[in-house]
Amino acid sequence: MSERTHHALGLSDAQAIDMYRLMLMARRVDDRMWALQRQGRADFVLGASGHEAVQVGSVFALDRERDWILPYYRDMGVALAWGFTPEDVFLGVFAKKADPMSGGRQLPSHWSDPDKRVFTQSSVIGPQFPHAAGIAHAAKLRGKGAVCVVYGGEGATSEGDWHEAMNWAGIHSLPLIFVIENNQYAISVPTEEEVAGKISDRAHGYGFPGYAINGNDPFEVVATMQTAVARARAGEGPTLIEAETYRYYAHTSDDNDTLYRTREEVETWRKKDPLGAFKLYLIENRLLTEETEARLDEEVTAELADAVKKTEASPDPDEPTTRVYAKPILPDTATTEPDAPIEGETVNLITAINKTLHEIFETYDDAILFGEDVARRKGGVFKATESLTETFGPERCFNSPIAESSIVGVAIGMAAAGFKAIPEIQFADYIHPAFNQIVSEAARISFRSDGRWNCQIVIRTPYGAGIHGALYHSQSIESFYSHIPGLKVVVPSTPADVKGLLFTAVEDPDPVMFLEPKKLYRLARGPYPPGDYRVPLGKAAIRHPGTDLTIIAYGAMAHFAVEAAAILEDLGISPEVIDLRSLKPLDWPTIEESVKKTSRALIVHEDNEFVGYGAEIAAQIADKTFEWLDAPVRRFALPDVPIMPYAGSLEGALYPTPQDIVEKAQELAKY
Ligand SMILES: Cc1ncc(C[n+]2csc(CCOP(=O)(O)OP(=O)(O)O)c2C)c(N)n1
Repeated sequence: MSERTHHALGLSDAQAIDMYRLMLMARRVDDRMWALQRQGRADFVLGASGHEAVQVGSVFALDRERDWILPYYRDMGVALAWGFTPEDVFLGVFAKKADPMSGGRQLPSHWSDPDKRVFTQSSVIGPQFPHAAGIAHAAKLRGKGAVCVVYGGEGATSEGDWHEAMNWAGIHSLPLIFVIENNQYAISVPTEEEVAGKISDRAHGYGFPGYAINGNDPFEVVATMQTAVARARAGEGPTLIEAETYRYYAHTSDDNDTLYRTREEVETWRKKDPLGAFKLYLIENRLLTEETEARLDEEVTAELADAVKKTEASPDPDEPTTRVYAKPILPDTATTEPDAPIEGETVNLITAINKTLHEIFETYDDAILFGEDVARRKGGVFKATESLTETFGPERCFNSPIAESSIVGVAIGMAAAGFKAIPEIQFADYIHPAFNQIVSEAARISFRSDGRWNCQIVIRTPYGAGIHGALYHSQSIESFYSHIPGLKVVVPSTPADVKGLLFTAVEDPDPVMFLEPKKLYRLARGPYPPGDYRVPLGKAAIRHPGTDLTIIAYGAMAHFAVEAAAILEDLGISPEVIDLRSLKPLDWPTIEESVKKTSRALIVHEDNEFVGYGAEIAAQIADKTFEWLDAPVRRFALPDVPIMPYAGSLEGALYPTPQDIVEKAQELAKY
């Protein structure tokens, strides 16, 4: 223990004793969990023992009524100090229906509670840091002095997400504190094999202070946290705290730590046990007597015994498929008629996007947009966001660093804090660094938190080829994301659908991928509906009614299919063109009704054919309308070429045209 006293830190005697009680509780919960696992009563547990001082101490510098925390899986002490009960913990250990973190859907110790401002955590290391930056960014905008604290191990500081979040926090001077619990090992890998230099020094590179402290001294932790909290509340920005400590148990109940560390090493660290040192301090300062210590121990033990008894007997979860979405969408009726004619000023697709974003910003004060080059001066590389910054201010439309994972991760955090986040990825080809944030984080938040959190973000991105953009400006990404439960995926092909779908997407409580067919940005023109206008998600549009065959397309190909339909009519063939608009959820009833009428189906997309989106539709048609078919279901899509080549002659040979669609449709009609 350092020379500090609890009084010097502003802590009362009662608070000092409570701090000890919580540290003791964390240790005893840990021991009990591990015992239960060894008895075969729990499947898997994680250990916090050894980390109690940094975990409990850090909370004593925070305001539990307004601050946010993102504890990682080892943070039993943080969780208990923040107000989670042993009963909450054991409901997770036994994976029970009443588990408040995830309803038994996640591993134990994956903390979450919207009412306590504890954002849902998963097993991954790294993605929580951009979430925390998003929450801190939201807190800064709200201006009420709330601070966000994000925890992680030293191993997590090698992740790109950590660096991206540090950068974001530095750029925006966020009220964010990074607490890194350096317990010397990332599973079996010692710190020197993970990190060159000191972790705390890295903060300086991002423009804010970093401290290396003794994480086993609760008062050093409180003192450093108090400095960081004061700085954050004063609007001065983030702080990194690297707290040196050690874990006593193996990494998890699945790990054998004798393979990578010696008994002597563990014993050396046990001599620096934070609990022992703190107890001594309390005894020396006459705050703890033998009787109070015994009473505390008895109370904690009884509370745990009671919690285990209650939770082990509570019901198991029984709903494995619910709460995938905050708002599930099932198409109620098929769209059998072409959409009603739309009135309005004629604009192109990109103008429609820009106008809709302005309307959304006017309608919702909490709508916020960021991405690369989106702000003033440029207004986006395609001008989609032009003049948003000038009209609504740099807080609501601002440039992000070129770091896609954090663009999405920050949006997730902002959504957690109540904003309607509309991040832009400059080209769909650059979205892959954010794949994990979209697929394993945003998409799973509702399900993994048993519906207690949702993720209201709309990721806008231009996709597709036909613009002479080659690799990194031509990719189609829709099948990756349509595959994922928890995401919604829409593709507008008309200015009216841009408005209707973008409004609906922004109002939807789930993460929506808004894929903009950039080939149509200036090519597709049509009326822009004034006033309130919404297009529901999960509803296709019949663009051209017909009786001889069904052409199913979306994006640029829907536009081309309509052009092809006019030519086919002149050739005596009557095609019905369905523009899906929504890839997930899919409007199956509209497809079914059409195919039952025409008995022939051609699916057109500009993504590769192999395991492309058309494969799913073809399978469903074959499965559900087999008796009505007069011809095989055909797909017209790209061959397996890794990139859209730059040369006009090569791209021209690959990229489907209306005339190509006419030829494929003729073949199918003749079959
Ligand atoms: C992105 C990612 N890669 C790998 C893993 C597997 N994994 C789980 S914990 C862990 C070590 C983490 O070490 P550290 O961040 O130091 O935290 P500690 O467990 O030591 O507290 C690893 C590699 C993971 N969870 N996430």
